[in-house]
Amino acid sequence: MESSAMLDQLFPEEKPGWRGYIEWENYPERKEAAAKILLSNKFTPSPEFQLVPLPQTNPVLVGHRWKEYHEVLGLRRIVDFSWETVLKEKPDMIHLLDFPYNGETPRAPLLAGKITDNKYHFVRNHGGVPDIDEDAFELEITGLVNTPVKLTMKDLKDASKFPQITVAVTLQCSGTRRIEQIQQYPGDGDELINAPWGEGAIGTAVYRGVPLKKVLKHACGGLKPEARHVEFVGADTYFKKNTVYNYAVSVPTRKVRQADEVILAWEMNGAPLPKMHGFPLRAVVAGVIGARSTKWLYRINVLAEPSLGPVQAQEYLYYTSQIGKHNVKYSNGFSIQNMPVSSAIIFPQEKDVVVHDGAISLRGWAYSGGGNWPQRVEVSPDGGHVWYAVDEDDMTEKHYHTWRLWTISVPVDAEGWIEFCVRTWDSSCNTEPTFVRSAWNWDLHVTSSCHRIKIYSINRSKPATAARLAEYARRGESITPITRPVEWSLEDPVECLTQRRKHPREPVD
Ligand SMILES: Nc1nc2c(c(=O)[nH]1)N[C@H]1C(S)=C(S)[C@@H](COP(=O)(O)O)O[C@H]1N2
Ligand SMILES: [Mo]
Repeated sequence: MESSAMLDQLFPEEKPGWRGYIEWENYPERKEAAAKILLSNKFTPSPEFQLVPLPQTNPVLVGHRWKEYHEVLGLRRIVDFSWETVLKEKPDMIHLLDFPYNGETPRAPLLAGKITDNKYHFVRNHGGVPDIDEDAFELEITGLVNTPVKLTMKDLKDASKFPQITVAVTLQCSGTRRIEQIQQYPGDGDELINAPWGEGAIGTAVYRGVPLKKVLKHACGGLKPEARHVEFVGADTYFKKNTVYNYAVSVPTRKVRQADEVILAWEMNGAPLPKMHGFPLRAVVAGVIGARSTKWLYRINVLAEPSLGPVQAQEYLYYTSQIGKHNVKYSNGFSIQNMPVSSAIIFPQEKDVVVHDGAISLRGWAYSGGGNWPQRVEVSPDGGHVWYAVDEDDMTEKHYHTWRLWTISVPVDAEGWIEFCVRTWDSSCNTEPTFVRSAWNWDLHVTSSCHRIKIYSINRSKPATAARLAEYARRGESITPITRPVEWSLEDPVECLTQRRKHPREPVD
């Protein structure tokens, strides 16, 4: 066991005013030292939650393993700061995993409006939260640019140097709705699965910043001809298979040419970027999986090919259904970039009992990436045979890079268990696969199949149902939960006998 003074010397903070930032990528020998320590330790296995149900606690899962990774390298303070930041900035989330922190938006704030409150915007972290002073911060732009530069936040915010824009962007984690894949067919037990998301790993904010395109042009004199990908490096520490990294991903230079699609942002919904969302600076990449929108962005590295960082090269890959633990290789998955069209029913919720008068109201979200917008949302009350389209008046307005929230009232005659599902058509006429099975994949990404919920329909417009409900009301009792047996006789004995004699239970001859 190394002493803490020794660990501080091995893995020092890189710069004053940048707490929780250890530079790994520039120091191969430091990575080796960390690997040695990690390899000589045993860690608590990650919790099993695919073959058994998720706990009903909050935090739902406890990240012992990742905390221990930090502890053995003398970085426990990063774990503690991350949780302090959760309590300060995100106290009321569904804390899916306490460390690295993954927080899902509770259902009511998820649909509160087309812009998600910063307090409730989902969070996906692969490591701890760095604590960086704005005044000490600088962004390094390097690699295949004509002039490498370092820019302070003051430089970036100087409107005479770079034009500023605000863009409304929906960020969706590519693991959103992963729980549906898990429940039917478990998948990768590796790092990706730190986030068994439901429908709340999506959120929308208005970001202010500068288009990366303008910064590369005005500050760096443009890109070298062989430039193909722009790598974003975040100040957090990422652990994978006994190696430490700074978070790194990349997007094609082609994407960066769209000025409003790749921005360097410091403001979220009119407020400074919360620490949880990347203060003081993050990339916001519209239309692609959330993973590219690098938080605590301190280095931009222009490359001739995609980033070799594990998050880019070994994760967020899409495999065919015959790929799994028995044969999976990084090279046989394709890299997920643009998000496909997808949607979710948020109210009612799975297994809700809905008492209604012949129509059920539903609400949810619909999103499509790659610059497409949700064009039409359709809801089926019978598992996908009959579809009702949401009225355009009942959808929030279109933006190039955001979701649309929707509401619809669907006629329902049937009683008992029924299955609702939703599908969205986007502006390129794409729609969603019908069943989870149609698009299941080993890393459990991009669950874009029709979202399905089973609800229990109690139709008050039916006389027998109305009478039963009236009886419950008269007794001051509730019909829910439906699993609790009725304590009183289901039928008046005289009435029952009359009916039985009218329709004998056996043939009479
Ligand atoms: N530096 C850094 N940036 C990151 C991540 C991370 O772990 N570290 N997670 C990514 C992933 S997978 C997603 S989905 C989005 C989520 O952004 P949010 O936490 O602001 O909602 O951040 C991305 N940017
Ligand atoms: Mo993500």
